[in-house]
Formats: sequence, C-alpha cells, structure tokens
Amino acid sequence: MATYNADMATEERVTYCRICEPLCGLVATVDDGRLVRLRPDDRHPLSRGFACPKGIAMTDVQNDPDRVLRPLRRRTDGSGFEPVSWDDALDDIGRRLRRILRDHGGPAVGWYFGNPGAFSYSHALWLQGFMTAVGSPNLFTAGSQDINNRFVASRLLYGSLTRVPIPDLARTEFLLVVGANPLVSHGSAVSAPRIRDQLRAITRRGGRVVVIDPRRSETARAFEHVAVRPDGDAWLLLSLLHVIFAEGLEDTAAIARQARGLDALRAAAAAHPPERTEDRTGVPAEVARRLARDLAGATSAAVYGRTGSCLGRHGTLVAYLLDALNIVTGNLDRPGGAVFGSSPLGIERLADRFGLASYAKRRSRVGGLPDVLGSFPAALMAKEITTPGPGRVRALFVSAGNPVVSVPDGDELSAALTELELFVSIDLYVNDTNRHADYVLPAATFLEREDLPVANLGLFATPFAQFTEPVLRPYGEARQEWQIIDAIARRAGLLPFVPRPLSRILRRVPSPSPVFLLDLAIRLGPGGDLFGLRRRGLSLRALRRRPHGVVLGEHVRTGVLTEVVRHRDRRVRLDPPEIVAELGRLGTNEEDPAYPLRLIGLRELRSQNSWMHNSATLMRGGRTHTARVHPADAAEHGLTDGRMCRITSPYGAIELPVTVTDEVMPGTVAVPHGWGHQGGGWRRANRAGGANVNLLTSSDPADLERLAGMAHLNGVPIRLGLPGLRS
Ligand SMILES: Nc1nc2c(c(=O)[nH]1)N[C@H]1C(S)=C(S)[C@@H](COP(=O)(O)OP(=O)(O)OC[C@H]3O[C@@H](n4cnc5c(=O)[nH]c(N)nc54)[C@H](O)[C@@H]3O)O[C@H]1N2
Ligand SMILES: Nc1nc2c(c(=O)[nH]1)N[C@H]1C(S)=C(S)[C@@H](COP(=O)(O)OP(=O)(O)OC[C@H]3O[C@@H](n4cnc5c(=O)[nH]c(N)nc54)[C@H](O)[C@@H]3O)O[C@H]1N2
Ligand code: SF4
Ligand SMILES: [Mo]
Repeated sequence: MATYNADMATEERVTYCRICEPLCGLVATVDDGRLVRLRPDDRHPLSRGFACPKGIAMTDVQNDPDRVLRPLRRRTDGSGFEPVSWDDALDDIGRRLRRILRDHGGPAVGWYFGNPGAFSYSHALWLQGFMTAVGSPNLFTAGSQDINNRFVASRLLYGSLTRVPIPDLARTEFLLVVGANPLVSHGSAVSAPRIRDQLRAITRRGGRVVVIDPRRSETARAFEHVAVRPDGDAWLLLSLLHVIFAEGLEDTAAIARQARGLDALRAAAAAHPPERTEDRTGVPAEVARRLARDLAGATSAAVYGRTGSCLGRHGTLVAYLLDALNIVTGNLDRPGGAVFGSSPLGIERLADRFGLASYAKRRSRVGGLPDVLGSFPAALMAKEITTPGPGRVRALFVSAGNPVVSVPDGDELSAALTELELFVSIDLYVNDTNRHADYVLPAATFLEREDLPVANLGLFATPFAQFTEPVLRPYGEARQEWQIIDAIARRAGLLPFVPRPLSRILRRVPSPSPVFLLDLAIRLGPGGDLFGLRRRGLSLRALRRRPHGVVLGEHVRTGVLTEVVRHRDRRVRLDPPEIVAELGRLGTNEEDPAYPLRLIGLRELRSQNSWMHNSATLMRGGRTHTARVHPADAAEHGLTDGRMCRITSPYGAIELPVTVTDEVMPGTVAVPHGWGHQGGGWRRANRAGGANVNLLTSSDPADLERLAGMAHLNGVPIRLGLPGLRS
C-alpha cells in the first residue's frame, strides 16, 4: 500500500526482491515514475528488515544508463546495433519466424530460458505457451547447470519430478549442508529469508550445523567444516550410510514404513567403508565415522545439498544419496527433518496434469540425453545449432539468460550463435550472449511487473505467499516478457498455448492476461477460496490486502509422504534401476595425470551469476576476479598472491590473478563464474576484467551427467601454470 510523504510526488511502495530465492521484502521510493532507492521492508513477516547488498543495488540496474530501453536491431554491416520501433522489430521477427517454421518445422526453433526468468510467473508461463504453439522440443534452461539432477532424483525416488525436500530449519537439531554456502547464496532450493539467523538459531538451541565443502566457505567458517575433495560426495555419503548400516544405527521402523528397495542401498553402502573411500573424499575415516554416528543419533536431522552437490559427475546419484540418508535416519517428512512444502496453487498437481513435469519423454537429437521438465541440456545448444540434419536449431530466442558465460564452452556457443538464421534476445542489457543477436528486445525489470513467487511457493521453510503490483511503469519502451512473447507469436501466425494446426482457427481470440490466470490458479488451488466456497481461502484480492505477504502456517506440514509419492504403493523407491546403474559406474572415469588439480566454483556476495557487474555500488572497491589457490599448490607452481596464472583443462585455458589462501583444500582451485565480460553494452562490467571460467568446462555430450544431462562444472580436472606459457 502506498504511503505518501509530504512531497506528494514521492511515494513508497512495498514489493519483494526477485534476484535470489529468499525473496526478501523491499520498499521502493519512487519519485515521478523514477526509482529513487530501495530499502529492506521492516514489515515483511520473514525478512523483517533484511535485504542483502544485491537487493539494494537493484536501484543501479533499474536506473542503469547502459540498460536497453528500446528494441535494438543488428546493423546490416555488422557494426553493432541501431534502435528500431517495436512494430518494425516484431514484424520482421514474425516474418522470419514464419518462414523458418514453414521451411523447417517447429523443432528448428530453440529457446534458452535463463535464471531470472524463473522469478517471473508470467514469463515462464508464456514461454511454455510459445513452445507449445511452435511445437518444438528444443527448450534449454539454466537448470542443466543448476538443479535438474535434484528433480530427476525426486522422480526416481518419489515418482514426482517437482517435489523437492527442504530442511525444516526452524526445528532441526542437526543440519548437514553438502555443497551449499547459504551465508553467501542466501539459500537455494529453499526459500528462507534471514537464513544466517536461522542457522545460528540451530546452534544456539544446542544443535549443530556441519558443512561439507572443499572450501572453508563463509558458512563452513561460521559453523563446523568437513573438507571433502571436489566431486567426492558420492563416496562420502555412501560411507556415512555404510557406518549407519554396519553399526545398526538406521531407523528400521521408518524405513519399513516409508520405503522399499533397501537391499540395493545396503549393498552399495557395504562396498564403501570410510577407510576405503578416504582417497576419493579426503575425509579421514574417523571423521566420517563420527559424522555418521552423530547424524544418526541426533534428535532430528536434515541433510541438505545444493549446487556443490549437483555439478559434479554424479549429480543425480548424489541427490539420491542425500535423501537416502534422510530416509535411513528416519528424518524424511518429520518435524526437524527434510520436509515437503507444498504450493497453495497445487503447482505440482498442475504440472503433472499438463505434462510439464516430464522426464525422459524425449531424447535430444545430439547426444540422446533425456529431457528434464521438457528441456534439454543447455550444453548441447551449440551443437544443436551447428549439426546439420532435420531438427537443427535455426532460430534461437534467449530470454533472461547469458549462456555464453554460464554454460560449458562459451567460445563454441559464441561461434554457433553466428550461424543462426534468426537470433532474438529479451534482456535488460546487451550481454556476452546477445551481442550476437539480430534483435535485443528491452525487458521490464522485476520492479516493473506484478508477481507471485509461483516457482518458490513450495520451497518456503515457513509457508508464505506474497503478491506484488509493479512499483514502476516500465522505463523507456521496455515491455514484460509475456507481452513480447505474445506479440512475436501472433506476428508469426501462432497463438500461445495452442498447437499450430489449431491456431489458424482461433487466431482472433485475445490472450487472457497472466494475472487473470494467476487468480484462477490461486482460487481453484488447494489453498484457494474456491470463489467463496472455502472461507478464508486465498484469492488475488485477499493477497492484495496484505502487501507485506502472508504467512500460511508456522511450519511445513509433515506426514505428507503418501501424498507426495506417486509410485503406486506410495513408498519411496530406494532401488531405481537408473541409480543402481550409476552406482555401478562410480569410479570408472579415467584420471589423466596431466591434470592433477580440481576446479570448483564459488559465489560472491556482491555478484549475481553474470549480471550485476555493472552496478557501481556492488563493484565498489576495485573488485577483481581471482583464482583461489592453496599455498602448497601456489608454491609448487611458482605463483604468488596477485600474480597472473594460467589454468588449463582438457577443454580450454584461461588466465587470471591468483589469491593464495588455505581456505581451499590442497589440490583444489576455486574460481567464480560469470566474469570475463567483453563486447556487451555493460561498460563497467566489461572493464571489470576476469575470465570466463566455463571455457574450462566441456560441452561434449559424453561429459554430461547421464541421468539429468547436468553440466560438469565442479571437480573439473585442471593444471596450473604461469601465464602465456602453453604449460
Ligand atoms: N551472492 C550470490 N547469491 C546467489 C547467487 C550468486 O551468484 N551470488 N546465485 C544464485 C543461484 S542462481 C544459485 S543456484 C544459488 C546457489 O546456492 P549455493 O549452492 O548455496 O551457492 P554456492 O555459493 O555456489 O555454494 C556451493 C558450494 O559448494 C561447494 N562445492 C563445490 N564443489 C563441491 C563438491 O564437489 N562437493 C561439495 N560438497 N561442495 C562443493 C563450493 O565450494 C560452494 O561453497 O545461489 C543463488 N544466490
Ligand atoms: N562454472 C559455473 N557455471 C555456472 C554455475 C556455477 O556454479 N559454476 N552456476 C550455474 C547456475 S546455478 C545458474 S542459475 C546459471 C545462470 O545462468 P544464466 O541464467 O544464463 O545467466 P545470468 O548470469 O543469470 O544472466 C541472466 C541474464 O538475464 C538478464 N535479466 C535480469 N533480470 C531480467 C529480467 O527480469 N528479465 C529479462 N528478460 N532479463 C533479465 C540479465 O541482464 C542477464 O543478461 O549459471 C550457471 N553457470
Ligand atoms: S538475499 Fe536475494 S532476495 Fe534477498 S535482497 Fe539479496 S538478492 Fe534480494
Ligand atoms: Mo542457479
């Protein structure tokens, strides 16, 4: 609700941040249609006056002189972009799209949907509508560099792709964090504002937080740290299970009640005593044994993993093992354990019904990898563009994404993008990817659109919902993605959500507005008011009356496993054949002695993947992109703090300065992704320097994780050397 200052032109408007997953409450000061500042919302029931530097610095992005505010068209002589009218841009895109569809069919059209898109329900919805209308399977998302393995593990364990267990932070006595750094990332695959306070509360009430990470991360430093070798998690988790079974610490009653197929897990664990996995994990057997006993003995415990557990060679297996630990210790679906949130919209049910939660329904043309949630691995995009034959991608749309720096082998992708017949991007900036585009269409920021965090509703550690109106009218000629997608579709003779053959008949039917559909979904959902039939149920109107958001329950409901599990017997499956096969493949990768070190990622408090490096506030203090190298490794390679080094993998090489620090374990080098900008329109970002770490990672289909097509971004084999030397 707007509160008016003495100066009537200046207004404060309540909203929430959509940069990362806690979705902290913000208050925007708006003067005459311009954003003056953002501050944390004291009255948000969960974030209660907290916002991180990125959220506040969104002001810089909103008001950035480098922001794209008019449609841009590539000049015919290739010398950059020129502004065009919306009508000219849409007409030309529509015409070219129509021709490509006519000559080559739907699969010739691809789409890459980047991370910020997941924070806009209307963008995500209209994208689905567009792909349905086009009839193309060639959807790519940031998910294959992020979390698709987690979904696949849920599909195999529970029969439901979209149900992801979250740690019951408010009640747990033991939180085991595997490959996540919530003190910097602010929590992912769990929406928990003020997560630092939530973790502190665990130790304050006598509980423990143990962090398994190759780097003594900010979270590891604040709590207990167990250093693991990059990509050693599968072996470590198997060893924890080994100890639990060998010492009879498992919760037999819970297992019998909830699961079947235990024998396969038992057999796999039996083969991995901690003494035998020490080499792989770097974790002394005694430490693993103690950890297993403590975990099993805790009054309640939650095992939680995030990107560090997803981006190795065995992501799906690791996600399975994380849940297996929860199950075997009796901690799944119970207070203080790993619990299943649910969306008041019943998104899981809707996704099932509309076939959006598909897995392995299709195989990619290149590499034959399975689809996850209807999308193929983004690492394959370049080859899908360059490989001749039916189904070749000739038109590509990229919305809210920068895959040249976020997916493996950016150079290969950059080159492939120039072969497209049509390349259109919808973004706030000219970035490292869309600088190759035919058109860059200006997107509205999250402050310029209404929203409900549809994708995160089932992940709130405290059930919560918040609807926000736009707090600003779009600057310049920016438009919301759904409007742009709708317009492109119509100019190409398509109707969003309607398969092509039908679109000709229904063409004159106007699209419903997303907010109308949202209200329907809310009211008809399991938490909805059913148009008055359910008293105190949700509706858009009810949410609008509570602009700071609504807490929907003190805790996530437990005892819901039989609703979550879709297998016919309602039991968790511990022996899916896909997982058993993965267990058999463990350790079969050949090690190349030419690349003795391992590369891992790193997130920084004042970066957001690749896209906030143009903010003056966030870049203050002359930030630079560096490789974190252990003193022993630095000494061995003649590297000192601040000196340039060359990192070489089997796939590429980059050069950047070294930070010598014992926060990484010996043999491990940590480099943040999202740097090394060049050629885009974000001038400060271009000047920030650094290198694209994903030049070191592989887009070869054989290198992608088999079950979910995950890119291998953590634990990449590398060697160190001095710059300029082809060492
Ligand atoms: N400030 C900031 N916040 C962000 C983002 C950002 O860029 N900046 N990005 C957002 C996004 S898109 C996401 S997906 C989330 C991610 O959220 P998190 O996963 O919590 O974020 P990271 O900081 O990448 O934490 C991953 C941790 O895994 C460790 N790790 C690397 N390899 C391994 C391994 O093999 N095994 C184990 N056990 N650990 C390993 C890393 O050292 C790192 O500490 O963060 C979100 N929040
Ligand atoms: N090596 C390595 N690589 C990684 C990771 C890693 O840990 N290590 N992490 C991976 C992960 S988890 C992720 S999520 C990906 C992210 O990968 P991407 O999603 O491909 O890239 P981002 O850097 O998030 O860039 C997002 C783009 O969206 C634009 N944008 C921001 N807000 C909006 C909006 O509201 N609308 C529109 N239309 N555009 C907007 C920004 O300007 C920017 O150009 O990176 C992945 N890549
Ligand atoms: S933690 Fe994430 S959601 Fe909260 S203010 Fe920062 S960027 Fe925004
Ligand atoms: Mo992500």
